[in-house]
Amino acid sequence: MKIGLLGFPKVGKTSLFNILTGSHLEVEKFSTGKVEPHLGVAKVPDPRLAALATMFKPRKLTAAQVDYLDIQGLAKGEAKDPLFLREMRNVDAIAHVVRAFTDEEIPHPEGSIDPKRDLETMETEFLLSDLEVASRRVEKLRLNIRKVKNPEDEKELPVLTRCLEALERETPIRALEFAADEEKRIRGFAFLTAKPLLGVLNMGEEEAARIGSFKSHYALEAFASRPKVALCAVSAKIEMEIARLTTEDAEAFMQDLGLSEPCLDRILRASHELLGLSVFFTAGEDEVKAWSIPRLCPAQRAAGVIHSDIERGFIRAEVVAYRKLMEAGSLAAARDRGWLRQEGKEYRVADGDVINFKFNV
Ligand SMILES: Nc1nc2c(ncn2[C@@H]2O[C@H](COP(=O)(O)OP(=O)(O)OP(=O)(O)O)[C@@H](O)[C@H]2O)c(=O)[nH]1
Ligand SMILES: [Mg+2]
Repeated sequence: MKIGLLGFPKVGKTSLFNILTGSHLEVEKFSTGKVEPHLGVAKVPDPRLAALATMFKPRKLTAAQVDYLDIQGLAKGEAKDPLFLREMRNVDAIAHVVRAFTDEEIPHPEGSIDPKRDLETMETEFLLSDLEVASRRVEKLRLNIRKVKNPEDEKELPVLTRCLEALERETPIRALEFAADEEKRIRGFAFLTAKPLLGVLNMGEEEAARIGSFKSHYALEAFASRPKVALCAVSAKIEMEIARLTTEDAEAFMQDLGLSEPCLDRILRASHELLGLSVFFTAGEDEVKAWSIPRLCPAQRAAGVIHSDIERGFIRAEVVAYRKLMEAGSLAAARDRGWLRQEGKEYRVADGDVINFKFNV
């Protein structure tokens, strides 16, 4: 899974990227010109992993991963830039980092701090960019169809026309419902408004007390309830300080600020939920590992996330729910109690399933 961090200039994208991925890229108050995109990996924190590790004592413990792409700040009008669009093509979701911190030394291009306005401005940027792509494609398809009747073009035209009409009404494509084959047809265009959107408000230290109530404070309830949109609030500044502290000091510091968990856990969880992801575990003496899969993914496809051979040679899945396993105390005890189930390839994997795949190669 890959998430593109983007936003207007100097909102804290690279600061967040550093915190999420443990990188140490330079962050500057002033622009230093063109910056290459950076790719980094974040580990999804999950307390269940530690509990499984205590039970299985594995040599290796591996968390689920999310890839983040950090790119240069986007000025108004730049969402149409082919270079930008190329970078965004392969991301599964967009995290729009929005400035909510105040800092006299870093001027906001619009002259004031207004997260709602910035979220809407960016959405308009995306709508305009997609509108251009969609209208060009529809025009081309119509022309082609007039010349030669290609059945593929004829199937594509109504789907693209639906997109175009939605965009003209200022409706993002992510708000539309598509059949699986229609979705395949539009995937190649990498429409920006088709991607799930996570708005990440970057709050300053002074604003930290509002992290819990940011939606009402900035009047974002309506925005947050749009389809395939989620919002969360973090403070890059505070997270950077927390990263420097010992665990105990960090906990005390967070308590002082009224924060119940590191904001980054919140970003990662919000993106997991937004993308409709679940986690299943494989557990043994060698390794305990968390795997991200689409929610309610069939068992055979989940096996393919581990290795294509396991998917191809799938026989069955031995499944025990995480909570049942903990209650039993061991895999053997879970088996004795009949909690270890044998499931077929169509079984819908549930979040927290601990699975042992039986396969044939
Ligand atoms: N006061 C304050 N400053 C912040 C906060 N987050 C980031 N900054 C500062 O804002 C400046 C820009 O931060 P970056 O993380 O480089 O922002 P960016 O969005 O990646 O910037 P560009 O890539 O140049 O568009 C740096 O000086 C950061 O230290 C914050 O929460 N509070
Ligand atoms: Mg940056």
